[in-house]
Parts: sequence; C-alpha cells; structure tokens
Amino acid sequence: MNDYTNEEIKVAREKLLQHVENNPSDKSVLKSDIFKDLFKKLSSIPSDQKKSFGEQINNLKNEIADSINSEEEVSKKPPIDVTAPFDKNTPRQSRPQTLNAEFGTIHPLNTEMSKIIGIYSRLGFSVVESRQIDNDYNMFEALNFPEGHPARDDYDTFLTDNGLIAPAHTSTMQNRILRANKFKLENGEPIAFVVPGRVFRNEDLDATHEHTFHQIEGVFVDKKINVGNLIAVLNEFMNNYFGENVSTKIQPFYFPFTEPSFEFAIERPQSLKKGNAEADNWLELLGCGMIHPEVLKQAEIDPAIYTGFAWGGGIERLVLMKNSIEDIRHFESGNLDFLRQFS
Ligand code: FA5
Repeated sequence: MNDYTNEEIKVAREKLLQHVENNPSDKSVLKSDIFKDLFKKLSSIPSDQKKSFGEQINNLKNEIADSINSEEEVSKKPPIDVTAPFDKNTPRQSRPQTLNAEFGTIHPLNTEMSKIIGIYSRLGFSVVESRQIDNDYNMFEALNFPEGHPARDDYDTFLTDNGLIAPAHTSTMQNRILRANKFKLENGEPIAFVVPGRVFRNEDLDATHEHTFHQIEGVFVDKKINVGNLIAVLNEFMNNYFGENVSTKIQPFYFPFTEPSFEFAIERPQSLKKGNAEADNWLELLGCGMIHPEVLKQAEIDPAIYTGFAWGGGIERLVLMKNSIEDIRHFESGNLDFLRQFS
C-alpha cells in the first residue's frame, strides 16, 4: 500500500479511483487534468518537498495504471461456464478439490441400460422414456384398473399433495404410445416401442427389492400377433444380453392390463442359488402378456382387428443376474469399491 502524506494527492487519488471504477478501461485518465495539476503543483513547491511530492505522484500514477490493467485483464477472461462446478477464473489453488477423472466411472446401470436399449433397437423397437411423475389415468384407469380395483394395492407408491403419482411401473406409458402411434397401424406398420424409466414403490427392501428402481417396458401391436411372438422377442433379448442360452421359464400370472398374463423368470447363476427348492433358484425378471382389449379400446384401437403384447422388466435384476451380484442395494449405496469394479 502506498503512503500518501500529501492532502492534495489523497484528494486526487479518490477522484482518480472513482473515475476508474466508472470507466474501467479508460487509459486517458493517466493524462487527465488531475495529473497535469499535480505536476504543475510540483514545479511550484519548495525544493525540499519536491522529492517526496514527486514520488507520491509517481506512485499514484502506477497505482492507477495497475488498476486499469487489472480491469482490462478481467474483460479479456473467457465468460464464466455456468456448468462448471466452480468459477473457472478462480486461481487453481483456491478451487475446491474435485475427484480426478480417473477415479470416476459410468454407473453400471447406465452402461447396462445402453446395452439393453441397443438390443431392442436392433430388434426394431423405437425408444421413448417414461415420466417420473404421472397421473391416475395413466397409472390405473387407462390400464383397466377402475377406481376401487383391488389390484391397485399391488402398486403402492408415492403421491404428491395434489394427487399426482410417482409411477410404480413403466406401463403408465402404454396408453400414450398406443394413442400417438395408432396411425402406423392404419398405414400397415406395427407399433413397436420400448420405454426405459425410473419407477417407485412403497416396498420392504431386501436383496431383490428396492423402493426406486428401473424398468423397461415393451409394447408391440399389429394384426395377428400372439403369445408365441412375445416369447420369441423375450428369448431373443435374453440370449443377446447374456451372450449365451440362458434358462428361462414362463408361468401364468395376473395383471389387469394383459390377458393372458405371465411372469418370466430366469435361472439364477450358480453363485446366487439359494437352496434346493425349485423356487429358490429362479428370479422373476418381468411381467408380460397379451394387451387387454380394454387397454386397446382406451387408446381407440379396435381389438377385433389388432392384437399385441407388452412386457415390463426390472433393469437392476437383469444386471444382478448377469454379474452374479448378491444384493440390489449395492447400486444406490454409493460404495465406490463396488462401482469401480465396472469401470
Ligand atoms: C409390473 O410392473 C408390470 N407393469 C409389468 C407388465 C408390463 C406386465 C406390461 C404386463 C405387461 P411387476 O410388478 O411384476 O409388474 O414388476 C415387473 C418387474 O419389475 C419385476 O419382474 C422385477 O424384475 C421388477 N421389480 C418389481 N418390483 C421391484 C422392486 N421392488 N425392486 C426391484 N425390481 C423390482
């Protein structure tokens, strides 16, 4: 900090700094009348005061020149990147510590989701993402669960104060997809979509149940479609995803929105088998069936002309089975030792 003892220098300094604040890059201030007056004064004061007064004028000139330069530097800096986790213009040593990129990995669920979508795309399915907040119509009504239907209880999830729903399954997208694409049927093309998405359930947690997990829904409608087509698509997917022929089984089940309905299970890998009982060695991967005529009617598609199938499967469970992971809760645990095994 410069030491200005002369009152006139102090007054001049205040005016000059004020000017720089208002005109950050105006270099002409260094030649302004304020400096001219100070130099005039220098020639008229007693010689024993000249040295000190002269030094103070020079110091003031340097100080003002520096403040102009630093303003200029700021204006030369690149604009702030609002997506950066800190202001890129802060000096390196004052930035928050961040993890080196080499310690990060893509989350295994994202990697696997891409592979799963890739397989269905190659089989001819288009992709639409599901919503994370939905309404009663898409969650229940459009899927043939009228008000008071007992099967609504199987999909206990979270509600907002104004009655919106965190969807318990990706089937909430069926009506939207059917409605938006029924023109394809009229043009002689099938409706073929998969719908990845995050779903939510009020659930007791264990090694195969999470409260927030991911599903992928499939919807296919055309003329003359039957259960054989459904099973063929699912087996083709499984063999592609697991890279080998895996043992699967399909057994009757009940969903209000498919008729007939099935559960599709896969044989656990050796390390995840739980006991000798038949039921302990299979894991339910998805629910499926032929789209109920009521669901087609809700989308204004004539069930006397068109039929179709749908399925909805858990992504986490697929990944568990593929990698012999013993507990679904690892995925959201934030345990880096677990996550890094997938890098
Ligand atoms: C359904 O969600 C139906 N919407 C599936 C369906 C779609 C049937 C289209 C017919 C036509 P379900 O509740 O069984 O069905 O769940 C489907 C799959 O999601 C299960 O097989 C399982 O893989 C996964 N899943 C279900 N609950 C959980 C959970 N709490 N944690 C992890 N995965 C789960």
